[in-house]
Amino acid sequence: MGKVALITGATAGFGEATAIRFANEGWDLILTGRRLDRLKNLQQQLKTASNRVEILNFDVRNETEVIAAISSLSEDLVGDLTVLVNNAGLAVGRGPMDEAVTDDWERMIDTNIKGLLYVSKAVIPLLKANGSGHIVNLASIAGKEVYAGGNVYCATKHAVDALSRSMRLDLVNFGIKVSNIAPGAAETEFSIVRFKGDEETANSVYRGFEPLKAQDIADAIFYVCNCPPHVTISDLVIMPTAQASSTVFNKKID
Ligand code: NDP
Ligand code: 8X3
Repeated sequence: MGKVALITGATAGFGEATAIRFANEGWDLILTGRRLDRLKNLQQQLKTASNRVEILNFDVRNETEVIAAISSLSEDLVGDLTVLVNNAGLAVGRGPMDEAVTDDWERMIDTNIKGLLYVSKAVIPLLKANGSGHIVNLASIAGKEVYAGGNVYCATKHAVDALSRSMRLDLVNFGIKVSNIAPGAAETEFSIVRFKGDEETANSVYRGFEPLKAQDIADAIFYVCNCPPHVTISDLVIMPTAQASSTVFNKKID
């Protein structure tokens, strides 16, 4: 069996770094996201004479688009599909519940929970047919703890944590591994998206300490996906050294 990984949200951050890491190790890739120009650029960058890189341009919130995209994959690629990285996700806004924009909640719930479910529902039958596989879900330290102003984002990541545990029960008899990855603060486009393009506020999140980089998470995902067949990393919390909990940081600010 070949090695094919499907990575959602490959146009930025963890997903892009994971695509690069897997491609460098000779894996074939199926990369997804909404920004087609970025997907095409990444495809050009990563495809070589010996590895395949397919791109699928869809919004994980739209189940019809998800099903159509996954159904469009060629049989030979699907036959070698081993890894699904459910990475696409976002936070939108941060503040008290009663002051929130309701549409921000819809975007987080629809992307982080329902999107992950739609993609998983479409891909799991393919892994079952292949007789083994591995699903990696990007949760967060926000799925282990809550913090002020994090309410709905934290709730969606607690849901991802619960879905990882549920999937493990559903899939254990099919030889499919499930890994939950829970990073702390990592500097990607995450805070730019969360603060709706306000770069000053986004940058302030990472001021005074060294946050995780996307490549740190990509390295961890690659490790988790390359353990021996009898070994599963079920749950991995990855923090910056300067972060002790979702709210406690060792910040050096002059
Ligand atoms: P980025 O904003 O850098 O990347 C997010 C990716 O998700 C993009 O590729 C984006 O692609 C994709 N995405 C978002 N919404 C959708 C959608 N509706 N349909 C399809 N794709 C979508 O963030 P990160 O790399 O930091 O985050 C990746 C995951 O890790 C998220 O689930 C996040 O919650 C989680 N996480 C992040 C942490 C951090 O501190 N950065 C810490 C812990 C967890 P496009 O816009 O092109 O669709
Ligand atoms: C992203 C990390 O702490 O900003 O999941 O929620 S945090």
